[in-house]
Amino acid sequence: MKRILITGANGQIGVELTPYLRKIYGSENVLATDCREGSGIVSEGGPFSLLDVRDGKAFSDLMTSFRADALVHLAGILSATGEAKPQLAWDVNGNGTFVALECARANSAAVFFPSSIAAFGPSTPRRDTPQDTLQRPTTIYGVAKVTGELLCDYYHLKYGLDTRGVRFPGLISYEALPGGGTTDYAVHIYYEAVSKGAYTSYIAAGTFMDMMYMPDALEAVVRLMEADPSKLVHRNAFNISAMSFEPGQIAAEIKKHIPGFSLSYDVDPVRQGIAESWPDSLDCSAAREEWGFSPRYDLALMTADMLRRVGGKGR
Ligand code: NAD
Ligand code: AKB
Repeated sequence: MKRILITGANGQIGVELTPYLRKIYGSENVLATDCREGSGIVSEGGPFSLLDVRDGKAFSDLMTSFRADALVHLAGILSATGEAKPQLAWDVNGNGTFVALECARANSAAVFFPSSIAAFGPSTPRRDTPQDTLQRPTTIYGVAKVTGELLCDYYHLKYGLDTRGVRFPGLISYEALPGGGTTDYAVHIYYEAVSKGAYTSYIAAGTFMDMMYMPDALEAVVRLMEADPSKLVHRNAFNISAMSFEPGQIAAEIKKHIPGFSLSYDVDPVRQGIAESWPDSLDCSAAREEWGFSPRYDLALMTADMLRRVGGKGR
């Protein structure tokens, strides 16, 4: 990757991945794009253009004029918003990903595509979910993610495009709030622990989901994109995760720092239903073996850092 165009750069991942990539590859070599103006972090640190990924002409023109040789395609609608607006979710996540791959093909650019634990469904083995297994998701978000995974494989097989990608778990971070997902509770809990000493979870006790702290996610993107292609058996849709927990476990960890913290529940049936359709814990051995995936943060380390960072924001 030398000249990178990022879509959806103003989101939870983009606001951290954009400066991370600019530090490695040079600010002038990373063009951030989004369909909306965002915070200064992205637009002031290097080139920024407004781009709706469904606009194929504008997308292709930008790829060409920037001479992009890599595309990091983050633009998307997340799972909970997707269930509220399925047509929009398909348009952006399904059609938008097809447009992105066509623009990459026209410019011979490498592609990073972030799939999700949402690419699995209720019939998928729930624990130690294998890399290659049943994928029958029951959300529009998951349907579009499986489509994106398959399209990335297809563009590699058919056109030799250097497509690569992971299945991210829920990502936890402090620079930007998450954008309408099911795993968002695991971010909000830290903010409310700091501001109120209490949190009401929309996810029920005992519901396990895979999660990862943002620094490990950023590292994983670059490590995979820079990996020796001859070692990649899968290329796309690598299972990655750093931890799996249920709300009570994150609360117990927070209590070690804020002893008076209390957790209550007011379960949202839509997001609970989505969470129950996803795996409890992924098997990440393919990512470890093929490109050295190795996250540093577990629940304890992440909690200590999140509380310190979120607490620091309030001062
Ligand atoms: P986000 O919702 O925070 O950000 C998405 C960004 O896409 C937003 O800034 C939004 O303005 C932009 N966008 C929406 N529609 C667009 C359009 N038509 N054209 C251009 N931009 C558009 O999401 P995120 O958490 O940063 O996730 C980025 C990608 O990673 C998504 O594809 C998401 O599915 C995937 N992912 C995220 C997580 C996570 O936990 N954050 C987990 C798994 C996969
Ligand atoms: C969501 O909850 O929608 C995302 C994801 C796991 O894909 N965080």
